[in-house]
Amino acid sequence: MIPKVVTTLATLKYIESVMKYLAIAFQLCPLFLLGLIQSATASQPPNVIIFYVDDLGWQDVQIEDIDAPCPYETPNLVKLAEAGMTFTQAYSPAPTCSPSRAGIITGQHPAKIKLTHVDLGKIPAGRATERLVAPYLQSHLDLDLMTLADAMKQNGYRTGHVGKWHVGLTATSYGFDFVNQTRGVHRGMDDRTKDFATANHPTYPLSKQKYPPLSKNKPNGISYPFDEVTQSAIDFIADSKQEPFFLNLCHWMVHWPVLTRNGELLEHYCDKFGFPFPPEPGDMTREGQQNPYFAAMTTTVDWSLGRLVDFLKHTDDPRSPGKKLIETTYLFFTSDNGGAEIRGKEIISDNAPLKYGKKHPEEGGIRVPMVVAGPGIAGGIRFEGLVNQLDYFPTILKLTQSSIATENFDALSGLDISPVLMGKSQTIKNRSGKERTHLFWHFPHNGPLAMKSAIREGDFKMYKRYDTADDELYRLYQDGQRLDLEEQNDLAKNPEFTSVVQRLAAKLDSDLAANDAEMPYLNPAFQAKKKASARIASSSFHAADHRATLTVKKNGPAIKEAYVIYGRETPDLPVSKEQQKQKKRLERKMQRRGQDSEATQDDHAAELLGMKYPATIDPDAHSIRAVIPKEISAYRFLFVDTNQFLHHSEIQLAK
Ligand SMILES: [Ca+2]
Ligand SMILES: [Ca+2]
Repeated sequence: MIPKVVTTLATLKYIESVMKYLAIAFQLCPLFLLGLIQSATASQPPNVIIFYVDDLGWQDVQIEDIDAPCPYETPNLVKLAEAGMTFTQAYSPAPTCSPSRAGIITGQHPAKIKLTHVDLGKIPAGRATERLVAPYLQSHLDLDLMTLADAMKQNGYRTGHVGKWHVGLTATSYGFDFVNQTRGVHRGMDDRTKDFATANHPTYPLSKQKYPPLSKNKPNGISYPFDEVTQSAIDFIADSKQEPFFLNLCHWMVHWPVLTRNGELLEHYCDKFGFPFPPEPGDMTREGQQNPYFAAMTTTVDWSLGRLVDFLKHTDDPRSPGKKLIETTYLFFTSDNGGAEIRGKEIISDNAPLKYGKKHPEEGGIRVPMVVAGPGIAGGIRFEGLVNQLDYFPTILKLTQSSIATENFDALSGLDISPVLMGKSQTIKNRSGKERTHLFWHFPHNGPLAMKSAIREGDFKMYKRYDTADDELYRLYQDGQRLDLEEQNDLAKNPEFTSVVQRLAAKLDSDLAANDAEMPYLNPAFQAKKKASARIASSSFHAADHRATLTVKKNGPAIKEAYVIYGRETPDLPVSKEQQKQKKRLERKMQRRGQDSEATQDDHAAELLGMKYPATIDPDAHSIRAVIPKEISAYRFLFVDTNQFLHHSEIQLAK
């Protein structure tokens, strides 16, 4: 309902403004009329598309391809880079999906909005061998935050989201007029070695038109299976082009599962890498960038980009007569985190020369391909300064001449890079006109090795390791020339670099403090803990007034911070066989629809589940309480004791 109303209002507003122009113009003279219409069309706000790929590594495409040549063919991205600006040192806000997506869509640093990993709504399980435990992440992005969709909508844009969302609830709750979270062609297959799409496939019919790659066997190219993500994005543009539009297009590829429905494309890569076709069943275990399924996924995403760009090239922009949409649309191409290199025994790809991959704040986990093209951006230009997807929000506001309330604008973490895009500046500057010096990341998750914060400044990258409470320092470049991009030579203990470590540590600590970043906690389950942790004495629910209480033992540490988290009776609590069956049926249904399993409930309770609400700490600081809303069926407490241990109570029925 709401989207329709907005559409109509925006259209009316547009017609009204054109009528005003015409009325004034007719009172003047015909020549003036022409001039006014031209200036009116020249100032039409441009469209914006973010083309977001999942887990696409920096070296998984044929732009900025260093060392071993990328064997995955990405001709459409190469063309986009020729038409726009390539950012050679572009970073995602985080090394995993959800925080990067939350960062790009709110323009706020994942540390600041406390959404730093993918484990949304999951109680952090501390292992007996681990000293630290990750902070708890709420089940969805805070509904009160302004999103890029909200901002664009306020400025008269029609907003659309297609594909992966992954920050809780559905994109519908976050300012999008149009939402289709389909997985498209990227769905699980029974047998990836042979279940390929056919010309008459009911869901994935092969295209009649042929596309690259061209080969000796297929000189005219190959067909591609129907992809609902691509089609839905094109349909959204076709339906929205009467107004300015913002499209957030998020592919589920090239994330696990590693597979393709495109038999011809898989055959192409099997031939290229010297595998039999069809491939043998089982894991792909060859080192390097030699997985033909992954190669096919990467080329499929590139094909999707090509379809979108072709559509923009061939479609008139009704708001700017004489122009095609490609001339009036900004396109941001990037990935949500670095490449995934391995899963079980399967070798997916290789981020070399970068260290590690997704789920690590090292270069392999956060350095990503990035190209921006659109009106006023010169083609084939490379920009080597540090850039972050957090910059998209303020940049898009500027490119579209949109405005938002000062308090919302002040909350943004990134910087406007439009002067660089337009060739007006060689550096990215902050609002006081000072050049950007550094970027930082906060990842208090994924076990002792990965649990770090990081800072990149100039040639250096420094890490604050939480498990060992020390620092690492690498010199990626020396005077702009590649030196230790591989991050192999830790300089933190080298006296020559003491001042660098001190300077970067101070900057990083200052950024973490300014963003009120939540740190890892001590793990009460750690078997070698040196301090005492609180112990729960009792936990009860009083049905008469819906009051939940919890007490800890008096002879242990007190409680200094306490929350209540609402849950469902399932899956945390034992359920009947019939309920289990029902749950399985629902899951299957959701799979068929290709939706996020998170997108199961749209009721008000779903907005409350998994979020943290403050609980009241009693004056003795050894007991806490909270009133549980009537519509909530289960809950648990989460609390921090005075020795900095993070605890949670078992989930309990609110009955
Ligand atoms: Ca390479
Ligand atoms: Ca990802």
